[in-house]
Amino acid sequence: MEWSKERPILVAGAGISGTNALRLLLQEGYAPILYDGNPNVDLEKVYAKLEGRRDFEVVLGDLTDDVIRRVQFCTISPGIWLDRPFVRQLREAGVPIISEISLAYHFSRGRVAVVTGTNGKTTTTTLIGHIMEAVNPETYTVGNIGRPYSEYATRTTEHSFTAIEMSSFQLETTDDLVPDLLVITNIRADHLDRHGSMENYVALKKKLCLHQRPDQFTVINGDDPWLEDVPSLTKARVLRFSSKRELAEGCFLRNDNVVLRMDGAEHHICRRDEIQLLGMHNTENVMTGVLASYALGAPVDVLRERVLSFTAVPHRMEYICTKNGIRYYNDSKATNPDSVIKAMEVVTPPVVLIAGGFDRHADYREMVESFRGIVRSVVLLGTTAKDIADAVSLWCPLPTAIVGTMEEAVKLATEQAHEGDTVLLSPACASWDMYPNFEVRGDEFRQLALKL
Ligand code: UMA
Repeated sequence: MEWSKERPILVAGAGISGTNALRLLLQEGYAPILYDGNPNVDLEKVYAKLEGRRDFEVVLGDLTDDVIRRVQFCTISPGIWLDRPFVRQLREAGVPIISEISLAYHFSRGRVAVVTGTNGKTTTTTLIGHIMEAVNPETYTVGNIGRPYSEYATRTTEHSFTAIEMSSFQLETTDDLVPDLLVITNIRADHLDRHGSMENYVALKKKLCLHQRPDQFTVINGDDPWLEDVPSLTKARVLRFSSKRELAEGCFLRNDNVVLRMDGAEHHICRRDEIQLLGMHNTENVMTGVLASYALGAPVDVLRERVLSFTAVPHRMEYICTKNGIRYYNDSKATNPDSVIKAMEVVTPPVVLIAGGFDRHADYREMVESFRGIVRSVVLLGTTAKDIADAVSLWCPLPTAIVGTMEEAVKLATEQAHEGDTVLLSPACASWDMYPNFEVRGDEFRQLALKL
């Protein structure tokens, strides 16, 4: 692909990915054109993020043929679906389309680990960053986690280590990145509205292992049937973790102890109850982070010390406060039903659950069945409110109420909760019907709970 400073590069999307991609290109002397389909984008906000720079073209609304003819390639934000008419037009004109991750990767140096999978990506990426920081001060933790890679790419050096959380959206247009280590945490149905089928989704999650070399690593969940074929797909050394069985090599649980068995030696990392994160899924995240960091060169004493000092990430079963004997937890990052099932496994009942949001046509039956004996009542908001209420009445009859705003949801949930209950925001849905992202949703919930 051509990387010319003479021909413009299209930056599609004016969110945090696009704005940071734009800044990176400007810094490096390229000529970006910013494009956003929303004609009402707040450009002042974009300029403010660029230290006031305005020396680039902006196109809002529809993309013109003239722009399509002029650009050498397009770097696309993950939220933009590839079936958009402008994307089709670009492809028909032969304009390459690369992710913001690929753009950043082009400008970055040092070793790179990519963490993907359906659930546990953020916790695992954050833990790998937390462990590796103790080994290498030049450690960066970026990507879908909410910190665009483009913001950090040019700070990296040949000594850096970068842990990148990657979503399936980002993987769609990332073809050139060969990570030194790839983690696939687990596979569950998610984002199928965009990817069309489970097969497409699974293929995206595995694609980065295809070009890995024998001196590189792929860390997989040894209990996940979707990942069984990974060793036949990659030349990298495949390492497994398991919460269900002992492994000849890898990281596993023995009598509630996290054990690392690698290179002919066995190391006790910690007891499960020493981990400051709740739930078996978090123990799995810890095993993943331990195994990945060991493969990346972290000594065993560092692994142990960093695991014990690692605490929850925001919006992921985040404890907010206790008011009048009612505990408030923010799990806004639970954007699919499976994440809510995980929350049910660790939350202290009885629970008044706040759920609902953007509609991705998920199946709520299994989630709703996991409410039995745990949930007292459900307060619903967003596009999926009625669907979830219907699922509750079918599969686990409980009181439900539909409200219009988070403020009403927190107020009603508080009224319904008794002393000793937990009010939990764990939406099972993305936030995009009401918020720009799940962080803003979680922040609003946190503020409302603290204000009570
Ligand atoms: N836009 C268009 N045309 C479209 C759709 C969007 O022009 O058809 C424009 C919007 O008007 C808006 C911009 O694109 O101005 C938004 O871009 P974006 O949706 O890609 O959002 P960013 O702010 O760049 O944030 C993205 C990720 N968002 C999505 O994948 C939807 C963030 O993940 C990520 O943290 C960030 O890049 C940094 O890498 C969020 C997420 O929800 C947290 N991810 C999903 C998940 O975790 O399940 C995948």
